[in-house]
Amino acid sequence: MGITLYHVEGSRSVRSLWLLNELGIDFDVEVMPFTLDALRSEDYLSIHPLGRVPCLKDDDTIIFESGAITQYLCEKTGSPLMRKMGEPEHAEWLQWLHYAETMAVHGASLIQQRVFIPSELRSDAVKGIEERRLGQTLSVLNKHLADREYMLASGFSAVDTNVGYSVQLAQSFIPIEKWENVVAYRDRVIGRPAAQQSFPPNMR
Ligand SMILES: N[C@@H](CCC(=O)N[C@@H](CS)C(=O)NCC(=O)O)C(=O)O
Repeated sequence: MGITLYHVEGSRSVRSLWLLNELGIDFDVEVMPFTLDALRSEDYLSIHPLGRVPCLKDDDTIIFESGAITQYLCEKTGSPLMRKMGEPEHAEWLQWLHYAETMAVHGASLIQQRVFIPSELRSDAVKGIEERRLGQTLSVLNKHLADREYMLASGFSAVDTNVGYSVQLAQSFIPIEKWENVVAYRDRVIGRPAAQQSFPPNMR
């Protein structure tokens, strides 16, 4: 019993692993290969009906969706990495938590174009649109980060585990150097010991 994270290296479940490491609580990790055999096994589908990661089991509670897991873990532990309802940065905390997923869906689409779709069916048009839309999400971040070190002006929060992952994913698809505040942010958050523990070596 206790907390178990279902995890695939380098996937969105890095967000949950990173947060668990930041929180310093006890948990187990079930590392799975990124294969349909593993993710669509009868056993795993009984835990996550789409066979995706992350998924978190906390005794009898099962929760999927990385943003929901972030909020769940913060609420469960009463962590100061959350900004609760009634606190000044609550709306911002929620907004950027979910913005992280807006960023990641472009990465997911680009992975389809690069890896999973047979080469004769890949589309330069789709690739171009997704790269441009991903770039727009980074421009917004760059502007937001002009006067702060983390997504919230008050300092590091759980939102940075979600957005930080998305920035790290983005840079494997498009060059990010022109967004200087994003690059500095990336270095700052990915350099944290809990992040280094959570990303595979080729994504650190
Ligand atoms: N919105 C979901 C997305 C989950 C998701 O699609 N995860 C990917 C890995 S990054 C996955 O499990 N893909 C396997 C598949 O689509 O079969 C979340 O944030 O947890």
